[in-house]
Amino acid sequence: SANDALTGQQQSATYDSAFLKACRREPVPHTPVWFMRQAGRSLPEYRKVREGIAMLDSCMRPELVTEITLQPVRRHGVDAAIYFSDIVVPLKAIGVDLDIKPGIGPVVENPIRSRADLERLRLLEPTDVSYVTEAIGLLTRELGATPLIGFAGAPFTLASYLVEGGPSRNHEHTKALMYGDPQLWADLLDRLADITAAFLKVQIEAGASAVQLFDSWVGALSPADYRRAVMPASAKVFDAVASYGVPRIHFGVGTGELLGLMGEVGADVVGVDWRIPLDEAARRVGPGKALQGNIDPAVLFAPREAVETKAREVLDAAAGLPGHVFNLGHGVLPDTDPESLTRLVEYVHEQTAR
Ligand code: 1CP
Repeated sequence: SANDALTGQQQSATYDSAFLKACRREPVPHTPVWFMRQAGRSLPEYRKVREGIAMLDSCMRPELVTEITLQPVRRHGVDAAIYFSDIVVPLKAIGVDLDIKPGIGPVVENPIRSRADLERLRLLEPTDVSYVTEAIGLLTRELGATPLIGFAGAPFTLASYLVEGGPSRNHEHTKALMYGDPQLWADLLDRLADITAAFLKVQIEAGASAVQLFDSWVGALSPADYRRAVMPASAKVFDAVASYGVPRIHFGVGTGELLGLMGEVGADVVGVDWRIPLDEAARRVGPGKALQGNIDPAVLFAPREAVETKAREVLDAAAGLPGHVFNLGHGVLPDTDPESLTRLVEYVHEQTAR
């Protein structure tokens, strides 16, 4: 694997990074920080290199992926890089007829609504995404001791795009399938779990030192529905990559009422949005997990003092936790002033230096 090309020295420096220590709930020199969607439209250097290149095309160009992934590390001094891609990339790679439309997001030409539609979703082979293996090889060489986070969409969130045919506020077609044909739904989620697990394995084998499962839209479900209709598939994904020993992060939005169950799915780190303070989130998640989060991304639009007050609140709520990775409660908003992000990284590092 690409990992073999790294020196033992680099591997152990990465292993000992603040980010991976926090994920393992070990003592840290400072609270590590990274931002979901840290690479993207908030950065002028991103807009420049992406000019004239469609989103999905950019994900298939290893040199460009490497450059974009490194941009926020260089600019903000964050403690981890996240692989530049999108949750629909593995679906595109197995031949799903989809595109990422500017200003909209992923759009699927023929949504999945029937058993015949499901049969079109084949399993993912590593050779379907050789550009991912290549990019991660380049990246781990450039990153030095900075860990690289691989990621994938969770079965529910992927199913939502596939069944709706695009972004959705109410997930009505998705829920119609979930309630109306529980067996087809279970088979769809199980297939997506296999695809997702295969995609995460490719990234770990290429050199990613942690993985995050994005279940962004799962907060649309009640705990009972989550337990019955979603948890088994997400648990299958975490289980499939457990033996690698790399930290597994699990994130969703609006999951306050689901945190107890998310604590049982199999992740090592649970990501939390800004609607619930981290000390309360820790009580709900239960022992044995690190937490990630959770400043409201919209707070970054306020003056510096207000951002720092909010960051202080997050740090205070996390003070008693064995492991805390500082992050936003959801992705960086495209119009965020990048200076504000850089200052936030500095603030958290300064305030938590031990
Ligand atoms: O042309 C562009 O710049 C398109 C905008 C864009 C970008 C920069 C999209 C379309 N995806 C991405 C990159 C991306 N997507 C990353 C980059 C790595 C980083 O964090 O720096 C990541 C992690 C994702 C993951 C992703 N895509 C999620 C999960 C994270 C989250 O924000 O909840 C989701 C839900 C998507 C779908 C998606 N892709 C793009 C958009 C605009 C959306 C959301 C659409 C919607 O509202 O449903």
